[in-house]
Amino acid sequence: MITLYQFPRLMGIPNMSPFCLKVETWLRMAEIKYEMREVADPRKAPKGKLPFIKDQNELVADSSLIVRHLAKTYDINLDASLSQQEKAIAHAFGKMLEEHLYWVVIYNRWIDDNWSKVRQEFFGHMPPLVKTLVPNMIQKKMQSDLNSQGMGRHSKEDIYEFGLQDLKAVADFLGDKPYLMGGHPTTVDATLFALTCNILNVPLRSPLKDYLYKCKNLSAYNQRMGKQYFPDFFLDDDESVAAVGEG
Ligand SMILES: N[C@@H](CCC(=O)N[C@@H](CS)C(=O)NCC(=O)O)C(=O)O
Repeated sequence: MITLYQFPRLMGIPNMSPFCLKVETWLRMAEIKYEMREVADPRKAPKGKLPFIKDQNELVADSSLIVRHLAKTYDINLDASLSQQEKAIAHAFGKMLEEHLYWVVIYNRWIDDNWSKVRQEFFGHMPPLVKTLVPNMIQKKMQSDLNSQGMGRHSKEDIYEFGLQDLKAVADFLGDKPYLMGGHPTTVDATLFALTCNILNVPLRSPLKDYLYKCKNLSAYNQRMGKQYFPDFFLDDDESVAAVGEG
């Protein structure tokens, strides 16, 4: 049995970490059975980040390396129908989402207006002294990560503009296809859904969310993926938190 180590479930979605949600989505797409262990402190992970998995006695960290390991070990190829050129496009979109849009989401949560809500949700349950120290420490680390990556050096307007450009590129390419690369879900859909769900279905405000609400093909895509792979979160009832994602 594979064990997926990831952040605890929070704010009504399967995972607030796009990388954790990517792996859990992929596991469900590949129909691989797994058990989940919640880890609150990523410093305990092999590479200091989540997710990681344990397969037999092997630890594998990093979402892309996990997917590569699982695909190879269990002989699963979700991208068999793609041409070389389509694989290249899917790869480029995946990296844009993980290495660029992701940082806009991080800025939105840890630096911009949502910080007090995130602080309460993530750390509200901690003992009083820890609760006053830890959130500020982690926020400082996030600010430093954002600066090292580069995104954190831009103005708020430019950061959101960068994120909106990414979403528009995905929406334009998706067009009226059910999945990013066509009629069938492929690996890149695990990444795309992880990001759209983390923007649309959390009770946090952002210009990215406003855009997705208006962007009918991408919001329908998010619902389609959610209902297909996380029916436990995406209820048929449109009043469900996951379906509405207030905020
Ligand atoms: N390249 C890694 C990125 C993983 C990652 O950035 N995880 C974040 C959560 S979304 C994390 O654990 N951050 C903790 C930290 O940086 O201290 C992957 O694909 O798994």
